[in-house]
Amino acid sequence: MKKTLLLIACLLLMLLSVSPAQAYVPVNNTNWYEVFVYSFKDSDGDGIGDLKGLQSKLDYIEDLGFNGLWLMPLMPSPSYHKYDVVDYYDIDPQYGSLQDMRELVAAANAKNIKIIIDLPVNHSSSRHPWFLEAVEALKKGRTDHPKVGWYVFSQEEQTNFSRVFGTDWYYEEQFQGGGMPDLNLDNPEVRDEIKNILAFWLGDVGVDGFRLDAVTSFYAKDDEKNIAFLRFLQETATSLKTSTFIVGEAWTGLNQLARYYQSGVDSFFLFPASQAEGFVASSMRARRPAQAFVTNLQKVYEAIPQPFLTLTPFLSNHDTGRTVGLVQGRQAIERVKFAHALNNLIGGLAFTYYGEEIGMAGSGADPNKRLGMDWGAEGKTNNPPGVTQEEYPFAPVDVQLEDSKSILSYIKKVNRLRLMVPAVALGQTEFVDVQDNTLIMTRALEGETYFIAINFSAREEASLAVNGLYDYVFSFDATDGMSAVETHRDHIVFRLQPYGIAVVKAKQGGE
Ligand SMILES: [Ca+2]
Ligand SMILES: [Ca+2]
Repeated sequence: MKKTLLLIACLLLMLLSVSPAQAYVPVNNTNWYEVFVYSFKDSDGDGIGDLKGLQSKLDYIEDLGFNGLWLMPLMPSPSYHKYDVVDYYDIDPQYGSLQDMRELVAAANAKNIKIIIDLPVNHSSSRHPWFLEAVEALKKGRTDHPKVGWYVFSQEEQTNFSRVFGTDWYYEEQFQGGGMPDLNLDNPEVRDEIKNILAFWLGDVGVDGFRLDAVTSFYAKDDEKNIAFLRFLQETATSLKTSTFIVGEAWTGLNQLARYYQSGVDSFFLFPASQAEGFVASSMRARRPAQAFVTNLQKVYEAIPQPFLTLTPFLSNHDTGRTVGLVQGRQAIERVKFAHALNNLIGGLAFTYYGEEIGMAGSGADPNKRLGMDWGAEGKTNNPPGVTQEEYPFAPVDVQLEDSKSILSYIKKVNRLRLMVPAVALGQTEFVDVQDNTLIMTRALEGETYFIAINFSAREEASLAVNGLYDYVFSFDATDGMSAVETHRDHIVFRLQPYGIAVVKAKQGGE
């Protein structure tokens, strides 16, 4: 007996009418937004993004349904990207001041938006006073000078070592050519200094945690030592602030990622899901896309056990090509939206790189992947130096904000669904029905179970039935079609448009 036919129009209204602030949000349920401050929003007219500019966009970020910010390096640095630090206790003047940072943290806290900052401690800048002091000492033959022990010097030429200018010494530099000497992380003085740095940012400034740069390079080709050092970082940070959240950049496969989790660090970016060859994009290209996606999810869940507080999936970041380049082909806008939905349905704390919400493009040279944000009538923030290709395939922010069919509006719906229904983000997964092009899975959290039905097909409408009773329904389509959910006495029928997704709450005890 057919009781109801719920169409997407009313469901979208439901989703849009509930603001994230009203929704139940468990402490750990975070939709993270990665911001390259340089390219995000300028406040003082020099065209370069800064902290005050970012603060002026907190309403925008909150409206999009993000409640966590990862800020790329903020500390003083000679480079535009600032991964080579010359002072670990300050803000680069290009971005503002420590006072600006404290105001940003307070404003974000007031909105329940967490802030984590990039912490590059594998290396400093070659212009850091520590390194300059060490080099001066070496030039005078004072190899026993304390700062010499802060880096890794050798008189033998070795792989990933660079010449110390004006001497017959070499220094370890895992990231060659960037003036980024590796710190000697075995030195207790260096570890004490790192503890002070953690205390400064967590305590004095008040950030919520860190994104750890280049964790597989702490000790080159030595996972055990890397894991031990990560454990030191996690334990030190947690002893300073129990709620600290740390996510590490280990650009590697699933097995090695699983080993790194033994360090106790909260999370590591799920690189196997990201980029063109990652399983979100590759599943979409597969002959049996739903099967391919599920096979990959099962591998992830086996390697990194549920629940998902620890998974941090992402599609693209400042080092990778942007999503529009991953999912080319016909129906480009629908495929971009669908890829974002899949990333958010992997489970865990999903990250989205700034500019993805307007479908910015970028590949090749690093600066191309870090273009200035196009706000529309307010103007476009400057590009970083070295851009060789600039492309904005879709409309700017102000236009997409007003367009209910835009990528931005779609990402907002996905984010809000995750905040309103934490089980979608963090629940335990079971696969109920997996076909070539469709799947139904459940996510269960704290006694609530949700059915998630997904149509991977670009062309076919899908009709899927599942036993159970419904409480309420969310549904959205990358194609902005009219996916529907029919509810019967003892079963539910999903009628999904191409790239359609529906989420249904199962009635308690109704299965
Ligand atoms: Ca500025
Ligand atoms: Ca290193």
